[in-house]
Amino acid sequence: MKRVITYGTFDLLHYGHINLLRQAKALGDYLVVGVSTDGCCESKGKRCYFSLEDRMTMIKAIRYVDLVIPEQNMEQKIEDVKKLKIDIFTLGDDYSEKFKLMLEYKAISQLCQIIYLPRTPEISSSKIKIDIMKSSYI
Ligand code: C2G
Repeated sequence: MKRVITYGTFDLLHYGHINLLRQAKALGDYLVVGVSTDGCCESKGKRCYFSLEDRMTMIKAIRYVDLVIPEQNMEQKIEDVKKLKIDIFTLGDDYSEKFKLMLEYKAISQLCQIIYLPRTPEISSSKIKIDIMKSSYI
């Protein structure tokens, strides 16, 4: 059984996230998703609209996802990959250069395969926030 892991904030869940999770699951048989805690989001310069609990509940409800864990900090990935016996570590291709600069990259690349998946280009949580703010959807 091939075990895959991915991470994200997944705030204001949208079809770009779903596309990513569908592709991640298709890489193997069992998909683990790490959802960033508020502290972890802060370290990435992000502030969430939905609580960690609500974001984890939404991710759990997606049929491609087998296990949801909290991502407490950016460094826990190495331990997760070892503990959960991960074969494939994946992120959207916006991380293809950024991830190589992260401290955990080397250890992870020695433990499992790293695959970057194509990001859905036209949608993002920031775009949703800006579009709603500028318009009369309310
Ligand atoms: N994503 C995507 N298409 C979009 C938006 C996001 O494919 N239009 C992908 C991102 O590339 C990422 C995942 O969905 O792999 C989650 O995106 P974010 O919630 O923005 O995650 P981020 O805060 O970048 O956290 O340690 C890694 C980080 O926790 C990733």
